[in-house]
Amino acid sequence: MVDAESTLYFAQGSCALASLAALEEVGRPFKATRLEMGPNGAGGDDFAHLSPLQQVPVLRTGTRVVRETGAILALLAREHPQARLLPVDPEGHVAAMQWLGFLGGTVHPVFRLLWRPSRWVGDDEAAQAALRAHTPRYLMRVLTAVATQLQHRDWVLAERSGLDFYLHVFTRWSLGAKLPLPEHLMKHHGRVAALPAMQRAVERERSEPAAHSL
Ligand SMILES: N[C@@H](CCC(=O)N[C@@H](CS)C(=O)NCC(=O)O)C(=O)O
Repeated sequence: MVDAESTLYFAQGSCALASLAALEEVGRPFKATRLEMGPNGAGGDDFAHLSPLQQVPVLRTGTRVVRETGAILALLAREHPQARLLPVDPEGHVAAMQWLGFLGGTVHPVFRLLWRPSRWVGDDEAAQAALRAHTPRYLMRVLTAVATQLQHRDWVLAERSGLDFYLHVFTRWSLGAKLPLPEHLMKHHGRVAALPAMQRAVERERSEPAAHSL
């Protein structure tokens, strides 16, 4: 059974955009609570009760608290099968798990080196500068590897899925960091940006006022 009430905790410009778009795609009514991002993560101490490392996205329903983009996509895909957010056939399922692991475990962490170098090398400004200077090279290698897999397809999987929303986060960040996106990734970025659910998510991300606490 689908919980009547859902709240997505998000921060502007974060990876929570993928979950916002997925919620829009499945057509489930939800409240979007915008948290401010600070040096210790999103929101304040009270948000740490929901997300120990103060990471967004978090989806709270009447019966659960779900962290991790992959888990949120999986929950929405199961509760709203008509939206075809993730494949259900065995081959498609394995491919989706592979991409979820790759995007969350390999692609996302590289951006952390760019955005939050002090977390890895402390206050040493020269070390931070070195991290900022060297990370884009590896990031380009990662992006090129993704683009190669998109050479002969419009979407990450055989058809549009939640993984396209997830990949969009990283193409968006790459453009924000002024990295030259490989052609097939640039095309993918434009394709996802044109999806009505992504457009509604971007608008929601932009227009939702920040929460006073959490
Ligand atoms: N694997 C997690 C990553 C969550 C994550 O790192 N979220 C970032 C925003 S994109 C965050 O909240 N960072 C706060 C921090 O690391 O302090 C997911 O995909 O949900």
